[in-house]
Amino acid sequence: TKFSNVIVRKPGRSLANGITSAPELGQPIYERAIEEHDDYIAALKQCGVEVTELPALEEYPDSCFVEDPAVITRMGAIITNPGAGTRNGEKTAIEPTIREFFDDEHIRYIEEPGTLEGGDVMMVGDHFYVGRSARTNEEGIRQFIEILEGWGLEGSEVTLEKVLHLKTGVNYLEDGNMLVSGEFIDKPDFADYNKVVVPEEEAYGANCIWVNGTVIVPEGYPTVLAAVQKLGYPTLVVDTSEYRKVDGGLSCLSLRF
Ligand code: CIR
Repeated sequence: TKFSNVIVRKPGRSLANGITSAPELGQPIYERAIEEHDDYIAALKQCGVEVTELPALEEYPDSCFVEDPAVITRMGAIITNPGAGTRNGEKTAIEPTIREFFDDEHIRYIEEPGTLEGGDVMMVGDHFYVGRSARTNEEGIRQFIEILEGWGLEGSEVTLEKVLHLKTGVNYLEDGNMLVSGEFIDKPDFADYNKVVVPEEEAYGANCIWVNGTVIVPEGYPTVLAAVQKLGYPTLVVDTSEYRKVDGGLSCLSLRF
């Protein structure tokens, strides 16, 4: 895998009203979130990708998490149907940008009553693991796998019990290496990978991204950082603490393809 392009969307001031499971962390501070976003873009550029930066959408507080309304594979793009009501319209907002990169032939849709969010999709080569979550339902997964199979790719369902999205707790770093935390540590689905177990107190740090050989790690997770470096990857560290306040992390903030 080699990524050439990345799509990101600036956070708006409404990010403070993003959906969160952790209100005790407080609301994200807009100015800080913008700085962190700029650092994130700079890190991506260091990994040799072209970054397309979309403007903020105040009407969608969670729209900076562009990973959720679309999934991009080497065969084409899938516009999802986000299961979170306040996020559903993001699929329409992302579509024109997807169309700049893909023609009609290479775009598919997840349709009602199917729901799916990209944060539940983890790519491992031509296999896509899809989390069945509060946001992604059985019918959404069925449609998604049917689309993949039409493109000669494949997918399988992973049941989630605790976390928001699949990639909240498990992320693939290429080369057989997988960061696993919590409920994913012992999942039979991932038994054959070289698993790096993330300790509970650093669970948020499981959401790292591999970009062209470099792994971007969130700031403040020293055990995760050391483990990734021990695997031999060059690393870049980016602070995503403002996004963490609304359950967002490194992977959610971009579409990489
Ligand atoms: C949400 O609850 O939808 C946002 N506050 C966070 C989305 C995080 N996205 C992701 O894990 N892919």
